[in-house]
Amino acid sequence: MENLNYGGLEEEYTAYDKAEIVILPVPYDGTSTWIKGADKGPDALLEASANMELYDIETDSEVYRKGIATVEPVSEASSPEAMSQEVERRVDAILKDKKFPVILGGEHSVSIGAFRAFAKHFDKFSVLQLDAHSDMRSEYEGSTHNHACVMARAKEVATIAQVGIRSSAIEEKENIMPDRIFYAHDLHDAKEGSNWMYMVSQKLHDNVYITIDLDVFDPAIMPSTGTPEPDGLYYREVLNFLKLINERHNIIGMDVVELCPNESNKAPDFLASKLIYQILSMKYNNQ
Ligand SMILES: [Mn+2]
Repeated sequence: MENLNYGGLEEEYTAYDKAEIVILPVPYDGTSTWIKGADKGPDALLEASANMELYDIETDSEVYRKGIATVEPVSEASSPEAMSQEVERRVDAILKDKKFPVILGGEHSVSIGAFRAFAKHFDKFSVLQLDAHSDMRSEYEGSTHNHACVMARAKEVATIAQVGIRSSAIEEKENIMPDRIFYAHDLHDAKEGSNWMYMVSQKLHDNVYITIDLDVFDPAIMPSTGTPEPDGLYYREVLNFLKLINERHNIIGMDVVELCPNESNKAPDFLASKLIYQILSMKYNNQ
């Protein structure tokens, strides 16, 4: 397979040494429980990204000029623990080089290693999760590194906020912090002009790592995910929310996980790719 790079960029913008942004693909799908295929996510996202316009209208900017290097994928897959260690090592190296990491899943367990790498570099930070699922089990199917435990692991190293949640198991209730979870039905019911976005922001430290499970979106626009849940968020809503987060916080890194591509509908792959590009455009337009 040819080497895919995010944005399909010319070589002068993909060299690691000069790039301010680093894309780390983690095509791991070891613990997903229903529809398999998240291991195909990074390649599908990268392939779609080559078809984006590289000029961003809203910010009137071309963020690719900061340099976006797509590095060798993490191939360790012997266990979720070993994969997490390898992700931690790779993200740690990117942070040491003072670059902005974007991790592409793979299933959600790929985020755990990233949280731990950030904890080494930032005394205090928050993990902002956009997801349909609360992922707060202490362990699941014999592993503490299962995708269903991601936010229980985040809580160990950072303050958290959970947004768009609409699916939990009852045993997660003891781990869930009611003042830090923003359920989808509450967001949908919020009156016009109510400021749930500010309420989330108030829970967050200045430094924010964003983990986006694509199933936060409604399956109408994001059917390509392992566990699609009805009643999700829409693109503009998520983008406006992240715009506000970017204005009020320092986004230190991000991941986009759980893309489970479908050969016959590539629109979701493109959505995931463009979402990353628009977040990067917002972030670097501020500087
Ligand atoms: Mn999820």
